[in-house]
Amino acid sequence: MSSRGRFITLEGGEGAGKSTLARRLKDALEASGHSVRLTREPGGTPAAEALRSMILSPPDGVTFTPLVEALLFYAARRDHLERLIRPALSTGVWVISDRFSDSTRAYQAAAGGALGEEIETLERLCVGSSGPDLTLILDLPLDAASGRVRARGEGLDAIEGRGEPYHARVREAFLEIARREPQRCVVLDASLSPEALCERALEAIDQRLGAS
Ligand code: T5A
Repeated sequence: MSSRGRFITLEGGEGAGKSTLARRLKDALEASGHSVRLTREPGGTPAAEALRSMILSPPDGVTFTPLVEALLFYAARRDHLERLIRPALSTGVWVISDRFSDSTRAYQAAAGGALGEEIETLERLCVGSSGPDLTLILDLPLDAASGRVRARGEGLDAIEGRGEPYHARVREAFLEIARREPQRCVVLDASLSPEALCERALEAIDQRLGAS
């Protein structure tokens, strides 16, 4: 039987470069002989992608309180874990997820105002011991991040449009998570070029998980 794969999550604010890094890491890890599954949150499975549309592009006039939003993210996360992440890890596949639970801690709790205690109850119920082996937090000043999002030329979704104070709290919350859990989290300077950022990420993977 193959050994369990490794679960890596990428976190950070909007436009920090998570998706770009995820694709580069997949290529590099596959070149080192690993099987890699790239996925994202909210999303990754049909049910979770349906919830993604509901959360990020709600019907006109529909809004969610921070706790309800967190419940929807955790519903999507549970489906993602049951149907994609756990099965992949159990067959030796490495899973890289563009966002996971730290995003709910940063967006819905720290920035949105849902109680941290409520979020940790949901975390125990829906994720339990299936959390990531390693979390790479991409840190980028807000002006650089919003420049990248604007340059993409797409409209803003329900969460991207929440204004600078909200996104400043999100950034600080990710850094606080990294300070609280240094054994799981590594903060990376997301203002580096895509190549240099990927190199730093691979160094962290090698140091923390071995065999990048
Ligand atoms: N959310 C999510 C919650 O509120 N709670 C939760 O629990 C979860 C799971 C997800 C939204 O949901 C929220 C957070 C989000 O608001 P999303 O569309 O997946 O929505 O949003 P993001 O994850 O923020 O995705 P983005 O595409 O906006 O940002 P990325 O993936 O960080 O950035 P990327 O790689 O797409 O790059 C953005 C631009 O920058 C360039 C790229 O070419 C691209 O144009 N770029 C770089 N430029 C210079 N240097 C680099 N190193 C670069 N890397 C990328």
